[in-house]
Amino acid sequence: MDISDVRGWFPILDQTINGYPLAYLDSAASAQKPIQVIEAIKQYYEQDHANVHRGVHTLGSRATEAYEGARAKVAHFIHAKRVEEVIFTRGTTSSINLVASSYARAVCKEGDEIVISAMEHHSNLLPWQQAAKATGAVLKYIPLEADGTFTMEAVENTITQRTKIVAVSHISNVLGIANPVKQIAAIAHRHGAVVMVDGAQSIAHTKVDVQALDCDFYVFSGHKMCGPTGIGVLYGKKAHLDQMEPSEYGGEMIADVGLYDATWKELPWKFEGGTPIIAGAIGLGAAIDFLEQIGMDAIEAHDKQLTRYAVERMKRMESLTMYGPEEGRVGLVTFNMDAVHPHDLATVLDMHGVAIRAGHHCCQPLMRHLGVGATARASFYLYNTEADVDQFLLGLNKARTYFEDVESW
Ligand code: 7TS
Repeated sequence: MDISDVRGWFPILDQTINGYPLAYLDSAASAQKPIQVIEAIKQYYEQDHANVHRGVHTLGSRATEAYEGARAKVAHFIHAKRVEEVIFTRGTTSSINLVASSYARAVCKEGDEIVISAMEHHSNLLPWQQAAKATGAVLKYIPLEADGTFTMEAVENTITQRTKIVAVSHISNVLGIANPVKQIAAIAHRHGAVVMVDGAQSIAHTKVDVQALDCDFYVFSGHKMCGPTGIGVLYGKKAHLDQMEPSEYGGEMIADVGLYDATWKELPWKFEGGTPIIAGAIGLGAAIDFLEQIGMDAIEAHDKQLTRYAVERMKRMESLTMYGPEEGRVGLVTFNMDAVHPHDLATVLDMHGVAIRAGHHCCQPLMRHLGVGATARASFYLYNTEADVDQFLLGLNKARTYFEDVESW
């Protein structure tokens, strides 16, 4: 499948908004779904639905095969060593909470350290605040440069022998740049700490090899990579997952139940209490098939190229400030227009059929560091074209003229 004509597979993109073709530039918040994913979920509900891991009947077997088949697809996609190292969760936020409550509380003692950065999404920040409070661990921040990034020297200086966990994003949802997580993992391991990588943004744009990165945990959401909402993944090295307590107790996750005690199933099911997210996992499996047919290298090259195309043209516009480093943005650009609130800007762009995000992007500490309350953000994915970017640029120009006129009233 060639990336230049994938757009046709996304039914939602074939519509007009306020009289303009839809230019969807908000995939960093959530990506659109190709027909293959929609059909896979439809087929499951129309023909194969039953609960998993229990029925001996045909539908039960089909559903179980499809659900466990999706797990195998995820394991292959991220190059996990073992399929049972892939736990299905509700999404990135749930996965991080699971690690922060189950792993952190098992290993952190008073005075130990949890290291994160102020670049993190709230979902990779609040769970660690709570874990630190619950265990008496110290929450330490890798200091940021003026542009919001951090250096390896800063990482070296922050991680110590007391550090038990380092949690960082692979690609920032505000700056759009990738952190050197492989090197961070090496430093953490030298100090006896583990590394959890927030892959919510990276999983959609880059090839991820958890063994090559040598990360201990890697988490992501299905909905940012053309899969459904409500499904996500916690990858963890078996040795760590084995050590962790389940976060939910109930049906499905047990081996044997007595009146006062019980034992758990082996991995991965000990973390999947209750009827799991069957349709979500199947949809995620279909999304992986779709992305692999196009190829993650082609997707990354396309997304970077389109971002460069946008940034080069935005640089020529007066009154725009872009945030983050000049180079290395993978699929998004965060910016502000002088004297225009980003929400107003997003509203004017919507009037021209262009969907962007405005706000603090769930990164209030990073916003404060950058000295802004909110920003606008345009994000690009495999189905976007230069025509989408041109429509966006035209919208920006119209917004500038509009607000200049308003100012002179
Ligand atoms: N981590 C990062 C880096 C993210 O970008 C997001 C979502 C999350 C964690 C949380 O993912 P969830 O699927 O559990 O919600 N980021 C965004 C965003 O940038 N705009 O909307 C959601």
